[in-house]
Amino acid sequence: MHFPDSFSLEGRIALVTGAAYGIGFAIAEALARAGAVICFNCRDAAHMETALAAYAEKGITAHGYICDVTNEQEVMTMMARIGEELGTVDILVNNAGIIKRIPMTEMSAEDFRQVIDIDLTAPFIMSKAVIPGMIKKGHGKIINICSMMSELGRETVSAYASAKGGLKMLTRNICAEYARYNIQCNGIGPGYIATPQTAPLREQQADGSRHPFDQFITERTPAERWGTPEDLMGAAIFLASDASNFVNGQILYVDGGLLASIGRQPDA
Ligand code: NAP
Ligand code: GCO
Repeated sequence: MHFPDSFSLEGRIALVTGAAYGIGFAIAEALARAGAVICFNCRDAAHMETALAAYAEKGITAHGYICDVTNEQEVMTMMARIGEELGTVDILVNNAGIIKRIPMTEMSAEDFRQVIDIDLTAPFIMSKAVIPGMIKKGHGKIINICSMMSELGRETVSAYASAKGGLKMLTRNICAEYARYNIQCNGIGPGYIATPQTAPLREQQADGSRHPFDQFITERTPAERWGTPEDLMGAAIFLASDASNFVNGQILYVDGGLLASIGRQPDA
């Protein structure tokens, strides 16, 4: 194994959940550029159509499946189709996720459960579906998309933080349970990334000024900017490739330094 072959994904089959747009799309594009065959899913047929056209425009043949990752039956059907059409999945990226920004005392248990279901239970369902094939094949990579909220709390995101904190521990547990089968399970912890999920936090105000949260994030992040989905490409290729074969159970934070810093001190 020598550089740069260890980063190559030639001959690998990668499944990225929720990769119709946003972070999932950029990660799938990166894995494709490194040589992997790409499959992805989303729930919405219109999103699927737009996504397939977007992949084609980039010269990527992506295989799309309509599937809700919280529905174990739908996941089993998708996995069977991928198995027949492409083969055993070598790389799984658990990316599909949602957030609900509601103060905790106003949040219904139903809303809380829905976030946990998509952001935490679904990665369990998806990982459970791919691990037996990976064991048989003798290798596998699982990448869980975690968050700043795997480490930090903030107002209104109790369900999301609970799910992403749990996802960090699911990552470590998959490592503890399956590393002996040459399966590596790691996480990527993106900082604040400009995607549809965070669009409400960046909306311009009626008077034309910046959203206060937008300003807060650029001031709070040492790099002084929001991340882009493309900022996550290198970490995804690394964790999907042989270059990371002895890296296991880790979360790689790609956050412009946010977690490393207490924040900028006020002017004297
Ligand atoms: P996004 O723009 O809202 O995209 C989310 C994707 O997930 C969409 O493709 C959506 O497609 C899919 N999805 C949602 N629920 C699904 C389900 N039940 N089954 C299948 N697909 C589903 O979000 P993003 O910002 O790219 O975030 C992607 C991941 O990174 C999420 O896990 C998010 O929590 C995490 N993250 C985001 C940031 C950030 O700042 N943006 C930072 C840290 C972590 P459909 O609607 O068509 O199903
Ligand atoms: C929020 C944001 C975050 C980010 C991301 C940070 O409302 O605080 O949506 O949770 O999306 O997960 O890493």
